[in-house]
This record gives sequence, structure tokens and C-alpha cells, in this order.
Amino acid sequence: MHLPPDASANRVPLLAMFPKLVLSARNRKSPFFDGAVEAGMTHATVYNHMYMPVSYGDPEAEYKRLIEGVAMWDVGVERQVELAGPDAMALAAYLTPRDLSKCKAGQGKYAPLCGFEGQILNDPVLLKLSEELVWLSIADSDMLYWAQAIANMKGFDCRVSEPDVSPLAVQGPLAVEVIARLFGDWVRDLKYFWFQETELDGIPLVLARSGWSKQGGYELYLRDGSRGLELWRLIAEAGRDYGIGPGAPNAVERIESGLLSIGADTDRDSDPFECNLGHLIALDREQDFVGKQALLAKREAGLRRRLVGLTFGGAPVGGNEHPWPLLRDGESIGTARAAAYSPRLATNIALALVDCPHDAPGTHIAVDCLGNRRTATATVLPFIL
Ligand code: THG
Repeated sequence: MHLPPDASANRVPLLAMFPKLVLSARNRKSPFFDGAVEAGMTHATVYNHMYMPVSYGDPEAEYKRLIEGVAMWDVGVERQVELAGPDAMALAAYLTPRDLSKCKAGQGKYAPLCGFEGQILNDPVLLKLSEELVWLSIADSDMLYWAQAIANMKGFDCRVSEPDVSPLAVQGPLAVEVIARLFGDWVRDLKYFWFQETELDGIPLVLARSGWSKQGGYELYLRDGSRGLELWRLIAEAGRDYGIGPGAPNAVERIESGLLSIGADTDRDSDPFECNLGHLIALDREQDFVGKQALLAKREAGLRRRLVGLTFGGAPVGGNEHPWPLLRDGESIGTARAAAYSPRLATNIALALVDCPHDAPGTHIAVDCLGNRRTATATVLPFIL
């Protein structure tokens, strides 16, 4: 887990020099905000018009906790778009290209949402609470307005709103121990992406086996925003014997694992095929859904670019503030969207949108990291299974 000597200097330098961002009423705080401040939050970003902690000042310790122990994350920014009414599932099925016909109550599904041009708008986790109640746990874009507009214009009998629900993630190989201590051994049998409505000291929750890492874990969907600090402290207390500490959706681990970050890895006209989500797009479904015609045409036309992995040497990179240009024989062939130094692979890695046919594994590609050229090699994703 040791980084080369110049790594720490490279990790958050630009953020440290940047002018301060100001908090204001236009962006909301999560119910866990005070808990995160109490735990020593040092860096935050804005996501779904809310503040999301991204670091507590020690990125190496935060990574290590996620890979070897257990971490708790304020992911209250993952807002829910609630579909409530007799047509809740019909609306959900019209919003996503994924086939939901076998989705049971109590089950979650990763369900990308596309626009009419077949472009990805968001990639929520869908939770089917009942036949008449669905949550779309969204990534960073305004799907509430989108779902309201579609529901109204198509006449679905369904109310679309944002409920008072905020997820807190507990991630890492020891997450199961912390959650079992709090809720009992039944949580060990909860299947990946399934969930259960429950409570903790009277705090209403949905407990799901999910989360934006490949290290295993749970998400607690808090259903009463006034009790965020109380829940945060209960988790911290129960996790103490397991060395729990604060963390955040981890930029390094998620690149290693190839988990998609909409808006970072994609641009406005990215489609699910180029993002390696083609297996989730059920084009042979009988029902119509938003983007179906465009996606059929895209499938016919074939890929124009693809999200691939890149590995490259040189000094460890501390992340990128904007996409880095990619070149081959002096010609632009795409962008590296998200870059990091991987301690487990002991090399720099990136997720990159690369024009075909330069996406073939083994292709050598020049990456322009802030004017500093490195030679990268294209690889298949994920970097680490
Ligand atoms: N949890 C909750 N809401 C969320 C996220 C989350 N909303 C926004 C964001 N994350 C959505 N993005 C993803 C991206 C990938 C996965 C989950 C959410 C994921 N993918 C698995 C994979 O790629 O291996 C499984 C996908 C599948 O079913 O095929 O887990 O984290 N509440």
C-alpha cells in the first residue's frame, strides 16, 4: 500500500491551491453533513445540487480502509426519484431500456436511463419497494424533472416526487460485520442488490446490499432526514471494534473496478454501448421505452468509440480536473476521463473514451497530462475483478 515518495505531493495539489468554494442555500446539505464535519471532512464536491464529502484529509488511509477494513460514506447526494401509484412499474419500464419484467419487490436493479437520442442521462439503482412504489437512486443529473415530464405527457397514473430519503454507505470487507452487529445475522443472507425495510432505534431505514465499490457492503437509506447525525454516530460506534472510519466514493478503487461515473466518464452524447452497458439494454423487448429507436439504430451502426482502460508509467498522478487529450500519430483519438495512481497495480490507470479502432487492447496511446506526455497502453476493463 506504499506510494512512491513523490506521490503525496501529487495527490490533491490543485485542490489545495484553488480558491475556496462557498456554501450557500442554493446547494443543500445532506442529513449526514454535520456527522461528516465532526469526522473531519476536508474536501467536498457538488453533486445533485448538494455537498458530497470526498476526503477526510488522508486519501491513502481512506483507500486502505475500503480495501482491507470498513468505511462509512455520506452519499445522501444520491437522491431518490419516487414513482408512486398504479403505473409506477410501467413508468419505470418506459424510462429504462433494461428489462424489469422479472424484478421482484425487495430487489434492486442497476437501470441506466436514456434520452430520445439514445444518450445516457443517468445510471440509477432502481429499488422496487412494491408494485406501486419505486425509487430511482440517481447519479448526478436532474431526473426528477425528466420523470415528471415523461409521466405527465404519457399519462401514467403515477406521482413523481423526491422523498425524504438519504443513503449512507458502509463499504469494505468488514462492512458485513458492522451491519450484522447492528441488525442481526439475517443481513449476511441478503443477496447483492436486494433490500429490506427495517429500523434502528426507531430510525426508519431501507437496508440494501449494494454500494459504489467492489469491496462489498451495504447502503442504509435513511427515511427521516432529521435523524442523520444520530444514525451516523450509531454506525461509527458499532464499527469502532472493526476500525471503521469515514470515507467517500473512492476515485481510485472505482477506476480499478471499472464502476461508471456519469458525467465524468461520459459526455452529453455517450451511449450505453460505448460505456460497456450494452448487456443491460433489452432492445428485443416488446414494450416501447425512451430511446428505443435511437438505440436500435446505434446497435445497427456499430461502435464509434469505447470506454477502455489505460495504464501508464511516470510519476503517480493525483487525479485529473478535466479530461486529458489522447493522441496517436499526432491525431486526437479521444480523452482520458478519470485517472489515478493504483496502489494495488503499482501503476497509473485511467478510464478513457477512445475512438475505434484505437480502442483495441494493447494499442499504444499518448496521454497529454497537463502538457506532460506519457505513453499508455489500452486494456480491457475492469483493471481488478
Ligand atoms: N448506490 C445508490 N445510488 C447510486 C449509486 C450507488 N446512485 C448513483 C450511482 N451510484 C449509480 N451508479 C452505479 C454504477 C455502478 C453500479 C451501481 C451504481 C454497480 N454496478 C455493478 C457493476 O458494474 O459491476 C453491477 C451492475 C449490474 O447489475 O450489472 O454496482 O452506488 N444507492
